[in-house]
Amino acid sequence: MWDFPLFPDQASTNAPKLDALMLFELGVLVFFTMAILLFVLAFCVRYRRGNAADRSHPPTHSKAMEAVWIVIPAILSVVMYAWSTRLFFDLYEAPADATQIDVVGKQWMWYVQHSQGRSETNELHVPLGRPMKLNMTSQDVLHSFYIPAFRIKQDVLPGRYTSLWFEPTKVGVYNLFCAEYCGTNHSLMIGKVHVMEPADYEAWLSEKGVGPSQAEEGGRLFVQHHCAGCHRGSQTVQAPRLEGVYGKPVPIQDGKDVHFVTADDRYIRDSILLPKDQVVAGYEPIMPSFKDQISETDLLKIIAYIKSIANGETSQ
Ligand code: HEC
Ligand SMILES: [Cu+2]
Repeated sequence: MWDFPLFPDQASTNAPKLDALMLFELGVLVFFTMAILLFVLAFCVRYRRGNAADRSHPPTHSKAMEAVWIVIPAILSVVMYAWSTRLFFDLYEAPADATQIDVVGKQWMWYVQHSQGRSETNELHVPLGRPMKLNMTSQDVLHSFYIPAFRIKQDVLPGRYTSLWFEPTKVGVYNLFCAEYCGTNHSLMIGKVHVMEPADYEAWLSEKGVGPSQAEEGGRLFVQHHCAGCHRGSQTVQAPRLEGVYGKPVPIQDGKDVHFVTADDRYIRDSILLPKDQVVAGYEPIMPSFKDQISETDLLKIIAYIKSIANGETSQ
């Protein structure tokens, strides 16, 4: 519909919604700018020096006019506020059934990890017509993940998980940019998004053979970093079992009190890197910190593993 060269493709469910709001606001802006310009020009001509226009009874005030310039802008700003707030939630609240893909930004590339096991750099393959959620973090500095054709952009921060979601509506190849200046080669931190038919996407996922899934690799790292030694029911060390922890409230010792936090990605990540900050009630703070020992990508794998055993399934 928008075959207008200034516009990037509209390739997600949210793209037309964002463009509609943008065009509405642009329309309001153009309308008032033109109206004011017109009056300026008209008065310049009419009251120019030497013109015999009537200047005898300049009006001092008009209640009707005041009402107009209060009521119209007030209505317009409420409409813009309500519309854009509604849209903001659509853009940033992923549907519950969205499939997660992990993304790590680093100087100067994007690393993408699919839960089925395949990973890629500076490319993102996604299926058509399915809601996808990106769970993103940075290994070094601030980056920003930007796909113009999907109308989505989100800062990617070290030490935190931020997310984006989209549902692709058009098969094709689209641009991916880092939109936050992040050092010398910032301008090369670019990539391609490939929207594929679901069947092609499935084929692509297993193109290089079916390897271990992200969670299975996480399980391997869980043993390799000796997490399993403490967390899989050792006799000598008292550590909580991690089966079923993910997504549940966890009691945290807080001086003499106990408060609850939800075991989400951020909590698991902090538990591994800063175990002394949040000690599970009833346990000694003996867990060593794994800060600077586990990469961001491996942390995401371990989290995927802990998530995978959330429903009571155990592995090994
Ligand atoms: C020396 C034993 C030990 C090792 C090794 C260890 N942990 Fe722990 N872990 C604990 C103990 C004890 C606790 C509970 C006290 C606390 O919160 O610090 C804990 C807490 C946790 C929690 C919070 C659990 C909850 O119920 O909320 C997570 C998640 C966790 N560990 C993950 C890991 C991962 C992943 C590794 C490996 C990278 C690891 N641990 C290695 C002993 C250990
Ligand atoms: Cu960057």
